[in-house]
Amino acid sequence: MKTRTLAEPYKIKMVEPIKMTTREYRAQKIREAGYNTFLLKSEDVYIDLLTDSGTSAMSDWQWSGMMLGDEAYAGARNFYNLEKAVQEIYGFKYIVPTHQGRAAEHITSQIRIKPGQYVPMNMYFTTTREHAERAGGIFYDCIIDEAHDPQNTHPFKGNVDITKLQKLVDDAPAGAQSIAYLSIAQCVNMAGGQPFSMANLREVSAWAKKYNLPIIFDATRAMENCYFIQQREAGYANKPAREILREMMSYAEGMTISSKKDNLVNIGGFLATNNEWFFTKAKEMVVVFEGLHTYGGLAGRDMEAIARGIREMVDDDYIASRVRQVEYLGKQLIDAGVPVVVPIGGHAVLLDAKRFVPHIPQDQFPAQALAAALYVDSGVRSMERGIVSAGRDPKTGENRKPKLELVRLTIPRRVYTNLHMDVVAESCIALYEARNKIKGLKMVYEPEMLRFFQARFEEL
Ligand code: P71
Repeated sequence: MKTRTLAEPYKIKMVEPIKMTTREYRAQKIREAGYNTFLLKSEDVYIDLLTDSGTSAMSDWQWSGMMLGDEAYAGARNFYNLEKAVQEIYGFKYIVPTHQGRAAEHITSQIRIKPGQYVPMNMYFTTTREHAERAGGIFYDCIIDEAHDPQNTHPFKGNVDITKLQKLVDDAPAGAQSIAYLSIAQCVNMAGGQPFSMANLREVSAWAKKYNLPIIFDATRAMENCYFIQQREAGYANKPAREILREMMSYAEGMTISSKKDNLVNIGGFLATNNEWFFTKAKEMVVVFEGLHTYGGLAGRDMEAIARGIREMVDDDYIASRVRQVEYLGKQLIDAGVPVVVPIGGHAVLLDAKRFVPHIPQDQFPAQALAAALYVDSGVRSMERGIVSAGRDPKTGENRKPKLELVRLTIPRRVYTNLHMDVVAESCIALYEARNKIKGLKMVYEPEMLRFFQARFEEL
């Protein structure tokens, strides 16, 4: 039997017109931007799938909350609303707001990592690894091997490989004391938004307890992971996503988050924990880098929007519609034979550049070239997630050559319709048919840190 169509559980009250451009115009704009989609003006973009970060449409309830911002320097009422939302929805007692996710990572890394300690992560994320390394930490990849294979259909490619953790403890000079904490992310961004299972988390938690190692989540996309658990994992089909989230969080000592994703706001982040010592240190540090511990670089109205976004994100109809839209785009590409990362993840569809443009060698930046070509074709902006993003090894200075060479089509929350998704799919399919015309690039300017943001290229 055909399942019934489910439309979005919201309607559109305000629109933001977008400019239409010609192919010639876009060819000129991408050249001027050094073939880097980060350097395009947003006005020159038709459908912006650069990121799902800070690009969500807020609800009327969130916007009305913005009018109730208490812009006091200290102790704003909105901070207490945020604290209450975090306690009720995530289940952590203490919270320190920050201006966005990487600021929470900075504070956490500085407090929790001793120089020379390992920080195992289920695959790297750019800012998380950068802050760990700045604190003297050593990144250690503990994700299952399947995650590095874009064609492997494992339903939980975000899972942690406990044998890798065990090997680290067995081989490290000071055993478990050589590890700062386990940094575990939901719906692993760089793997394509791939979830972990609750069963895996339970095992990881039991293993970590044995060695007295805390888990600190990067909970940026935890809700999307909860949806996948509800859909795919035995025993969770009838559980509300809200309850799944509470169980998930109960295995961790704390979390950092970029509220610009799950929490449905345009700016903000926080760290939350049940560890009073960590909370006290974080409060000491936040005043140096962000602002007083009851605002952490945010306006009162921003904290209100986050508090309300947290309550909205756990709605089962919302989270289903969000992830299904990503799947809707992904399915069209799969059906047309366009090489994408499978299974389709929670926030993005990722083009597999190694198979899309196999004639471009990795040192000619295939994903960067493909992202530029997609923009020229249709005005769709995407993001390189390959050799440019991976950067250089801090020890050897050599380019890191990641197995995954991807272009990310990231879907903002509650922003585009499925007709927009059809336009994106058409453009990717047309590009795939004419893929031989796409040329490699050479890098002509390379920033020292997080180079992908500002690097410039020329066509070969
Ligand atoms: C995304 C972003 C934003 C971004 C960051 C760096 C390079 C390119 C784009 C941000 C995340 C994230 C995870 C899992 C922490 C942050 C930092 N993602 N963890 O995917 O995905 O949060 O941007 O609020 O500082 O486009 P922040």
